[in-house]
Amino acid sequence: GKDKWPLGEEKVWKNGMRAVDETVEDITKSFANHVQTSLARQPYNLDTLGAYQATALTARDDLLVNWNKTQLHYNRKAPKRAYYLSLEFLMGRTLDNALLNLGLKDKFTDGIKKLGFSIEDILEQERDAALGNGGLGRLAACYLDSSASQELPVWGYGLRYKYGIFQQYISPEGNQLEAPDPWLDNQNPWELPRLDVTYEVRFYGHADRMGDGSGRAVWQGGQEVLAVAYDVMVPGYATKNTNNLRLWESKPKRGFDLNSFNAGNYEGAVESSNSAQAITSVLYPNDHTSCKFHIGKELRLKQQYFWTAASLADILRRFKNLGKPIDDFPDYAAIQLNDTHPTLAIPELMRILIDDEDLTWDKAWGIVTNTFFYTNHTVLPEALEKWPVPLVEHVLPRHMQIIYDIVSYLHPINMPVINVCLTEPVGVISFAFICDELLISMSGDDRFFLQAVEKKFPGDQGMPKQVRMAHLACIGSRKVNGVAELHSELVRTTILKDFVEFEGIEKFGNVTNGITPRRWLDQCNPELSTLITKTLKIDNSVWLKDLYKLEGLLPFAEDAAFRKQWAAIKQRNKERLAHYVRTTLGLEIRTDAMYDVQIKRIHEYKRQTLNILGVIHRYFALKKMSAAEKKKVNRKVVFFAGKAAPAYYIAKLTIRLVVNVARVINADPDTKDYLQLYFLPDYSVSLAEVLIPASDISQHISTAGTEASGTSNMKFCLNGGLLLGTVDGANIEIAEEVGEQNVFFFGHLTPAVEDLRYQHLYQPVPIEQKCPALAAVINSIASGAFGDASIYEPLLNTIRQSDYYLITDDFDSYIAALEMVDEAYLDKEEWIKKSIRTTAKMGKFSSDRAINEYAESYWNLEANPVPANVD
Ligand code: GPU
Repeated sequence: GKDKWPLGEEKVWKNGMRAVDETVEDITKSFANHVQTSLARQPYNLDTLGAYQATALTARDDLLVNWNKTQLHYNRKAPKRAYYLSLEFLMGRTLDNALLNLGLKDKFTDGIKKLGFSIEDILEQERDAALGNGGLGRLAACYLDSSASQELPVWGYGLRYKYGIFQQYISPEGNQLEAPDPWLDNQNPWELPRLDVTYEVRFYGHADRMGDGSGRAVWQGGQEVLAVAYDVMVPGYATKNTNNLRLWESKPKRGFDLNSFNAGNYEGAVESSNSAQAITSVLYPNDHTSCKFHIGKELRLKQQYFWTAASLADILRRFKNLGKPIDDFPDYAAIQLNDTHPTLAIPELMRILIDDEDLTWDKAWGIVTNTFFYTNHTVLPEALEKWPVPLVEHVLPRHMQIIYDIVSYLHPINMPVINVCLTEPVGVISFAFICDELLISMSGDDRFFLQAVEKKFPGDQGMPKQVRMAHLACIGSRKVNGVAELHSELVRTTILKDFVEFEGIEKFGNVTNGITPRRWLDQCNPELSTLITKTLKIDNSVWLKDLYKLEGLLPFAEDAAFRKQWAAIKQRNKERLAHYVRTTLGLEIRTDAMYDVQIKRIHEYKRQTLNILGVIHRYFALKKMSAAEKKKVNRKVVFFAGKAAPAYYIAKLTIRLVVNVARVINADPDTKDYLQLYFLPDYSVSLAEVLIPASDISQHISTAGTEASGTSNMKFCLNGGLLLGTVDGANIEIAEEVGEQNVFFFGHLTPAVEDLRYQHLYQPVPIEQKCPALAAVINSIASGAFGDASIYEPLLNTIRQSDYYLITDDFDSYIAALEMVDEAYLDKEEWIKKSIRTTAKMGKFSSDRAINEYAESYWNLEANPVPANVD
C-alpha cells in the first residue's frame, strides 16, 4: 500500500530521515552545511544577508520535517478540510515567527552567536512578504497562524505575485511616490516550488450549450494558461502541525510560438507568453475598490478566475483521491471566500459538476451551496465588487451562462444578482477616483471591452449591466458572515436585507475578527511577553494559546512595583521606535512624550483628515499659550503611516497635508517641545511591529458604521495602548471587554449618519456657524499656513461641500475626547492601570477564538493534532 517503504530497507530509510534540530549543535551544524552546499559560500566572507539565508534554510528544514508529518497524518486520517481562499496574504516576515512557533528562538540565538552573528541583525535582513493591501490580507495571515496553532486542517490558497504592494516614498513636497516591490529578487527560502503540480486554466473562447435540455455546455478555444503551485509552510505555535499555503504562479502553456519566431516575428512569438505571465505579476494596490474604479480591468478579473479555477481543481483532485462519491464533497471540503474576490468559484464549481461530472443542476447546486461560506468585509457601497456583464461574457463565456442560469433558477424569488440598472451614478462624489483618468490608462484588452459596451448600448452614457458579486456569493454559500457585531448587523439590514428576507436570518452570522497574539505580542513585544509570563507564573505557551489567561494580570494593576515594570517596557519600546526613526529617516524624536499613533490605509472613511485637523487645532492652541501655560500641557508626538491607492487623489492630498503640517510644526521653536508630528513612509507589517508596542494612544476614528471591524485596534490594546475611537466596528466590542472607563469614545452613532448626510445636502449650515473651531483650522490651511493653499482646495472642498464622512459633525466631540486623553495621561499611575487592564481583557480578540468559531459553527471541522510518533 501507499504507507509502505519503497523497495529498499526500512532501517536505511529511517536512518536517513531528518529530525527537527533540537540542540544548539544541530543548529550550527545545519547552518554551516547550508553555507557550504546550498549557498556555495565560504564562511570567511559570509555577510549578514548570507547568514540570514543560512539561518532561514536551517529553520526551513525544521518546518519541512513537521510539514511532511502533518501532510502524512492528514492524508492517512482523511479528515474534512477547510480552504481559505484569499487574494491577499499579508504575511510580513517569516523567520522570527517560525523560530518562536518552533520553540527554537533561544537555541538559534545562541548558535548564531557562536557563529559570529547576531540574531537581531539577521532578522532585519528579511524582506516582508507584502502580498496584501491592509486589514483584509493581514487577517488572512493571522487566520493561517491560528489554524495551524489550533491543529485544524486548513489550507490557504492565493496568488504568488511577483510584486507585492508598492513601496511608498515621500517626495520633498510631500507627494506619495510608488515604486515596485521586487520581493523575490533575493531567493525566497520560505516557498517550495512544486513545478510538477500544475493545472490548465482557460480564458475567452466560446461556450456552446448542448441543446439537449441538460444545461450542459462545451467551452473551447481561447487562451490556456498554466497554474504552477508554490507551497509556503505555516507552522503552528507549540505543535508539530504545520499547514500549507499554496500560491499559484501563471505561466504560458507553451513557451512561445515557434512559428512566429521562425518567421521573424519575435515580438509576436512571445506576446501570448507575456500575457500569461502578466496574470500573477502584480498585486492590485486598490484597497476597498470595486471595478467601478478600474472599469474593465480585465487583468483583475483574470487574476480572480485563474486563482479560483486552479484552487478548485486542486481541491477536487485531493477529494477524488479519497475515492468517495462526488455527493460527499461538502463533507470533506469547506471553502471560505475571503470577501467577494473568489466568488467565481461558485459558477466554476457549477461548471465542473455539470459539464465535466455530468450532474443535474439541482444536485450540483446542492453541493455548491453546502460547500462555500462567504465573509463580507465592508458595507461601503463603492467598495462592493461588480463586474460588467460584457466583460464577464468576453473573458468567461461559460460562467456568464451559468450566472444567468442561477438567476433564472432562483427566478421565483427573483434575486437581483444582475444589476439591471444601466445608469447607476458613479459612486460617492467625494470619493475622488477619477474614472476618466483610468480610462485613458487602459490597455488594449480593456478597449475591447469598451467597444463591446458601445455595441450593446449604443450612445448610452451609463454603465452596462453588472454582476453583483456580493449577491452571487451570498446565494451560492451555506453561510454569510460579517466581521464584527455591528458590521454583521449592517450586512443583515442594509446590503443583504432582501436575502435575509428570502433565505432566513439563520444564514447570516457574525465572527468578530481576531489577531494572532504570537506575532502581535510575543514576537513584537518580547519584554512585555516575558513580564506577563513571569507574572502569571504559567508557561507562555499556555497563555499564548488561551489568551483569556491574560485576565490574571488584573490584580497587578494595583501593584506599584508591577506598574513600574510595565511603564518601563513601554518606555523602552518608545526608544526602540525613536531609534528606528533615527536610523531610517535621520530624525531625532523625543521619547519623553505621549505617543499618539494612527496607522492604516489612507481613506476618507478612516478620517486621517480629522486627525490632522485636530493636530493643527492643537498647534494653534499651543501658539496662543504663555510659557507657564505650556509647561502644564502634555507633550505629544503624533505618528501617521499608511499607503494611499495610487489613483486615490484625495488620499494622496491627505498625505501631502500631513507632511507639510509636520514641516511647519516640527520647526516652530514656540511649540516643538510640546508637539511633534511625523509621517513614517512605507508602512508595512514590520513597521507596525515597531510602532504598536510604543503607542500610548491609537486612533480608530472612522465615521460610525463604515469600518467593518478594524484589527489594529486589537493589536494596540493587546500591547497596552489605549484606544481613541468612534463607536464603530470592533471598537465597540473592545469597549465591552475593557469597560468604557478605559477607552475614549466620541462622535455620532451609526443610526444618525444617514440623516446628517441628508442635512448636509438639503439644509447645509456654514462651517463658521456649525463648528467655528474647525472653520479656523480650515481657514488657516486655506490661507497658506502650510504651503500653497490651492493644492489643498480639493481636499478642503470634500469637507466644505457634501462632507460625506461627517468631519463637521464630529470635530467638536473629537477635540473634547483628545482633551480627555490629555487629562487622563497627566495622572500617570491611573493611566498605567488602564493600560494593564486593557491588555488583561484582550482574550476575546485572539484569532484562535475567531478561527475556532469558523471551525465549529461554519465548517464543522475538528482539530487533528499530529502525534509525536508519526513517520
Ligand atoms: N478591508 Br472590503 C480591507 O482591508 N480591504 C478591503 O478591501 C475591504 C475590507 C478590511 C476592513 O476595512 C476592516 O474593517 C476589517 O477589519 C478587515 O478588512 C478585516 O476584516
